[in-house]
Amino acid sequence: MILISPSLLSADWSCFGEEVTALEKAGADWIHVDVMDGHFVPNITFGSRLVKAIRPFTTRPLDVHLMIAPVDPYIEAFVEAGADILTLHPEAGFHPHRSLQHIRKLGLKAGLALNPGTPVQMLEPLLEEVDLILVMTVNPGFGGQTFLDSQLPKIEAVRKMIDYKGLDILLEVDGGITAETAKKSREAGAHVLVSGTSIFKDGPQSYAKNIQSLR
Ligand code: S6P
Ligand code: MG
Repeated sequence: MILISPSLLSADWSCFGEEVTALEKAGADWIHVDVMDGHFVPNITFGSRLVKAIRPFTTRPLDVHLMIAPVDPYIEAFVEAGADILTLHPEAGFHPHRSLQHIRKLGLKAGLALNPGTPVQMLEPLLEEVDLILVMTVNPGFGGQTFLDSQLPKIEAVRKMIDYKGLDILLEVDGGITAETAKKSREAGAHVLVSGTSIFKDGPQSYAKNIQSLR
């Protein structure tokens, strides 16, 4: 099973609602929303108001990637806006264990994202608290970067950890995903693929073809 989560970072920002509708029609499994604060990452995007605005346009899960620090003060706003999955970085607060528990207590799936420089060992004490692990295959902040092959052993290690413990955790990859790197990621053990550049290239008439080529 492969799930495709197109990132709205590469969408046409003048019409997010229409873009979400087009993605759903084209076969997207989830919709990925990249929230950036210009502090945790060197770029600013959108907040919970965007999640609220696109919610009526799709029944697909909204997969929200929070690249913000601190993260705790904003969790409830994203829950109220209609997010389904909230993924945070362990460096974004003093108590990631508590933040993940909080997300779950509010009824959402909780995700943990690992930057290229964040070791896989960071996960171990948090494994019981997560529904999803996101391995970043670029340094977060910008779309259109090149996939870092150096992260493939990390994907493999996370897959082993999940399987060894028999946990029900989704393994997602994000950054530089193309048909070629999708295959490498899948072989390493990921089954949720986030992609911006590869899906949005050539406009809405190509979304279905682009999603299919990643699958
Ligand atoms: C990467 C960004 C990711 C996004 C991105 C992927 O800096 O922060 O979290 O999901 O949009 O885009 P692309 O163009 O690499 O597929
Ligand atoms: Mg992302």
